[in-house]
Amino acid sequence: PDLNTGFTYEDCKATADWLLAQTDVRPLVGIVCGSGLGGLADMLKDQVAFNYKDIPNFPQSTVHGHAGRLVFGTLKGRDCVCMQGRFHLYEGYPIQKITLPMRIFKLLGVETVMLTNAAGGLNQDFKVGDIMIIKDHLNIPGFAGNHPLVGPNDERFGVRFPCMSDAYDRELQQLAMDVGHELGFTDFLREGVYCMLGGPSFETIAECRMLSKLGADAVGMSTAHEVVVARHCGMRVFALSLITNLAVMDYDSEEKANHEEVSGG
Ligand code: R1P
Repeated sequence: PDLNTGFTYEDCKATADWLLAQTDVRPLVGIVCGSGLGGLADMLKDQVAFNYKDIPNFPQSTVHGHAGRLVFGTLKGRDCVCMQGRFHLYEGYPIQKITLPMRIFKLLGVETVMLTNAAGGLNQDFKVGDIMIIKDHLNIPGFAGNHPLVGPNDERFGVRFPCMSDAYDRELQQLAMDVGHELGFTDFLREGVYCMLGGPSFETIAECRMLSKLGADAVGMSTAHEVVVARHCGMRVFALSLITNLAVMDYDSEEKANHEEVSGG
């Protein structure tokens, strides 16, 4: 494929300008809702919402639990933009296309991106319902070259070889931890490493065991690709996993991962 089709700087700028012309909201915070977690977008006040199909250059959501709306509004008085539905590699779009919203966020003026996802717990101490503050990731598709920054690098977004050792903002992690404790969430607040796989099949038992040995605490099919692109263009990143199921690590287990459980219906 022509890597310069539909997701150049000019394409992202055209989309951002199109959106800015239709709303007075000037978001400094961009939010990405994980599977079944789109309810957050409904909390935005004074909403201006766009269906993805009406936004120039935007891909379409194809996964149940991802509504496919970009919602502008205010959350606790702050201007935000919220993706009610994200894009995954397994939906078939090139990885440069599914991460395009991060660059559009940047050109909308967003400074901080907050991402959520539904994930399987690998850490044996985790329970269903735990919230894991992501402190780092394993970008497994990226290891094999399925990486959103492959292709010509446009310096207007960022450098050719971006650093990722500081991908997840430590101040924001600490703030979330402090606020979580204050709110009484201590029993189900965790921190850990998220592992992104390509999907769409869920992990085998051997794969779960391997990922756990590699240092992953939770596994899913998203987030890392978005984080890489958000960091490349200099936005701060904060991310959470909701542990919706526990990865099957044992051949005697009768448990089976399924999307209904992950997405809450
Ligand atoms: C699997 O049920 C789906 O839910 C998760 C997985 O990544 C996968 O797409 O979605 P989010 O990561 O978008 O929450």
